[in-house]
Amino acid sequence: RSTRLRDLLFERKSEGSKSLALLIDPEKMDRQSSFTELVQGATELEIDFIFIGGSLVSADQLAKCMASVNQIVGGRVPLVLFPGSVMQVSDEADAILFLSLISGRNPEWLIGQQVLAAPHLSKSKLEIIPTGYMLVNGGSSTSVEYISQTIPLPQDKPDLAAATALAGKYLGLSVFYMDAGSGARVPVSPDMIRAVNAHTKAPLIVGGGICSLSSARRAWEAGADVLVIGNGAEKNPSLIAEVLQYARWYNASLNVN
Ligand code: 1GP
Repeated sequence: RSTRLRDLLFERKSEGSKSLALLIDPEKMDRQSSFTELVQGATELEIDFIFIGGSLVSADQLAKCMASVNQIVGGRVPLVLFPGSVMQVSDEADAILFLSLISGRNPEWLIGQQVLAAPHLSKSKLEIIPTGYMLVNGGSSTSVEYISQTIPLPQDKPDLAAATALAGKYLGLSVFYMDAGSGARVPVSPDMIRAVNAHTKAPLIVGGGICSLSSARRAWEAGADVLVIGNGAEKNPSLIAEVLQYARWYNASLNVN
């Protein structure tokens, strides 16, 4: 089984370079007039990753979305599943973030859905990326919080975030994802990111409520490796270009020094 994307994430982490992912929620696809332009635009800009997933997505919706996205992207950008449930597994993607909601205490999202997905995954060619998923309080209640019936990590408790990531590291998880939830009022704070980053060398994905270049820069500067933008790109179509331009400039400056 390939470990291509996982290796790429580790390589970029060790270089200190920054990456960006556009999040597509298949559930919103039909309502979103700009869907094609958004995916096309991000592909032409050679965004690093496209993540696909959401809280309420059915298998049918995912299949439909994968067909459209694949047609637009044509293999130019890695497609990574970010599944909200066992229904969101598709062999049409390149990889899957095999998430365990380690900030919560609901066994269904810690291991239950994963057991249901495992037999299918063992037969698929999807790259499986073991990911410790940490929900952080983003100032408003989110779909993930409601669906998973878990309490997010408080924003002002970096020690709790660090302890959670450490436990995930000792369990062998290879990547961490700190998420304030889709459309969060407040993104994950720099203190929370710094605390997790100080305790693990694993690539750190951060998302939820990032809707400006300044919030993206704050997260990257605190130690995030991959930022995920969904709602922000839907509201402001030039945001992806702006944030990517900054990342390219930043990454190029690493090579110069
Ligand atoms: C949500 O991290 C993602 O799970 C992205 O959130 O839609 O708020 O950018 P936004």
